[in-house]
Order: sequence, then structure tokens, then C-alpha cells
Amino acid sequence: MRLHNFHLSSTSFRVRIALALKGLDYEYVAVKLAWKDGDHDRPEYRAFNPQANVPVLEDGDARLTQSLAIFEYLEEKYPEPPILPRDPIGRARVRSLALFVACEIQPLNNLRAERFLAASMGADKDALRRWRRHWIQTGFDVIERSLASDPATGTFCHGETPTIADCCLVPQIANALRPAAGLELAPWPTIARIHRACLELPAFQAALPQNQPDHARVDGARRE
Ligand SMILES: N[C@@H](CCC(=O)N[C@@H](CS)C(=O)NCC(=O)O)C(=O)O
Repeated sequence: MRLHNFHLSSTSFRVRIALALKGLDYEYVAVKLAWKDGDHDRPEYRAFNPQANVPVLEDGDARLTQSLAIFEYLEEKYPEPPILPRDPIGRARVRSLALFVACEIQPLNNLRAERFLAASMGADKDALRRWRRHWIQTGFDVIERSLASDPATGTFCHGETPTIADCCLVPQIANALRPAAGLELAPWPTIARIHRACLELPAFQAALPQNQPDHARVDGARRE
């Protein structure tokens, strides 16, 4: 397998965690995301992936995009260890938590959204920072309430083993903690507790941005 990804991309980080949890090896292909002249803007990358984003997972002849679709593929093709609960209600709950991060938080702070805000709406650095913090804060308020109020929450977002909900939450926390958003987890104690538990696992450690081969080469790449 080959994973086309960027160390600081939270959606790439999600898939790196899932691959590590399943113990799957892959070739790391770095795709630099940057405000200007990023690899993802190049015509050859757009031809390779018309969505012009990361991650892309190649498995044999298959070329897979969208991190949540990649999770489902991995779960179906490599079922052990599972990253979704076995029961339908548990699966729905975990998918809902993962989708909340993937649909209600991350897209608002995506590079192309922020580039549009800056180029067409006159958003300066300070406005972009406020925008970014707002969507993460309001999103984390929702996740905190959901996790803290539900007995299905365990050491991890759902029970005692990590799932795709944790695979989405931990990278979103990494974005929150970076200087570009500059948040701390104190207002969200359940999220903070789950974050600590995840970071104790080798799979999450292996997937961290700072442990990736393209970490040293940022060259004006997007840092957030
Ligand atoms: N929904 C997609 C989102 C992928 C995505 O937005 N990736 C970001 C990096 S975290 C990206 O490539 N952004 C490029 C851009 O916004 O132009 C997924 O879950 O894979």
C-alpha cells in the first residue's frame, strides 16, 4: 500500500492511525500542502486525484480517497483488529462522532476554505485565527457534551478500544493545539482524557506529524 499524505494534514493523520492500529505497512508518499505552490495544486496531482486533496491510499490497483471511505475499506478488507464496534448501535454512534469531526469541524478550517476567505472575503491573519478557533471551540463543546453524557464512552470515545471516532478526534486536537489555533484542552476534560489515553498507544504515536518523514521539510508548507 502507498499513502499519499502530508504530515500536518489531520485527514492524513486519521488514516495513518487506522493503518497503524491494524498493523498495516505502507509506503509514505509526501504531498506538500501549502498556501502557495503546494504539491496538491499541481496539474499532475490533480490528474492523479481530481479531488486535489490528501490522503489518497493506493492498494494494488485501487486508488482510494476520503478518509472515512478509507476507514470503511480497511475495516472490510482487514477486519482485525476492528476499528468499528460490532453492534449496529455502537457503529452508528462511532460513525456519528467521526462524521461530526469530518463534516462539521475540519472542512471549515480546510486550506481551500481559508484561502477563499483570505482572497475573496478580505480575511487577514487575525480574522482567520478567530474563524479557526471558533469552529474548533464550538465543535469541541458539542463533542465534550456528547462524550461526557453517554455511558458508552469509555477509556476511548467508545468503550475500551480505539475506533474511527478516536482516529478523527486526535488529529483534530492536534490542529487545535498548534499555534495557528492556539487552543488548550482545559475546557473539554473528557476530550483531554481520551486524548491522553490515545497517545499512550504506539499506533497513535507512530502516526503523529512529528514522526513522519516529511516533518523536517516544511519549506513554507501549511503549518497548523
Ligand atoms: N473529507 C476529506 C477531506 C480531505 C482534505 O480536506 N484534506 C486536506 C488536508 S487535511 C487537503 O488536502 N486540503 C487541500 C485543500 O484544501 O486545498 C477526507 O476526509 O479525506
